[in-house]
Amino acid sequence: MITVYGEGRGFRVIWLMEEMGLAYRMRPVDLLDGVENDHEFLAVNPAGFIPAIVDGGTVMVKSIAILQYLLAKYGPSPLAPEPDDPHFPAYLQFLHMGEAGLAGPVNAIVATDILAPEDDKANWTVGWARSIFESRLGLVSRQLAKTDHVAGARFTAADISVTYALQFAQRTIGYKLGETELAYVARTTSRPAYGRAMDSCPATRAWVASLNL
Ligand SMILES: N[C@@H](CCC(=O)N[C@@H](CS)C(=O)NCC(=O)O)C(=O)O
Repeated sequence: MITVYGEGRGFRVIWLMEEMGLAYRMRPVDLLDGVENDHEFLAVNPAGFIPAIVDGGTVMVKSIAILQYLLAKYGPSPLAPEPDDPHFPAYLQFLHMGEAGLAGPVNAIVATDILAPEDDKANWTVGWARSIFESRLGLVSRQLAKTDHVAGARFTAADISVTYALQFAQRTIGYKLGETELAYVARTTSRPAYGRAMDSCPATRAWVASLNL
């Protein structure tokens, strides 16, 4: 049984496990409440960020690395094209872009918005992070103009990575996606595994409901 610590980007991990039919347990971590007193979680990830997983004697952090680990360890899976598949390069590229080029830069905007002093909220870095997000989003849009999913016709783990990032931008900075991206998110989130993942993530469900998107 794999234990997932924390929702947030842990949602990507839960969604993948639902797609793959893996057994797991969701262990909530309340970042807003502070994790200083959550000794069980800090023993797993002393750096105090989520998500983390414990799989037997294996402990891992970083959502995209965790997706790759689960696919490699419990695959093969159609969610991860093999290296000889022509879609493999696009798969790897968008799997990582979902975090490194999309959700990561949005983190900088959200953190500044919530935590920075009032006179520093509109700083240069916020504009830079937004331009990074938008340039990478442009690559996603170009790809979706050609295929239904980011690595071709088939849904893959790269779509879990990118879908999460697009929703993260919508939910945290109110980013307005274009028609193509909205249709894509509607397509990927209509999967039964996405619905089951939402059922396993009550904090995410409550947060989304409160946003009235
Ligand atoms: N690149 C990391 C980002 C992790 C991350 O930003 N997690 C957020 C919540 S979703 C968090 O724990 N923020 C608090 C912190 O980083 O200390 C990943 O993909 O797992």
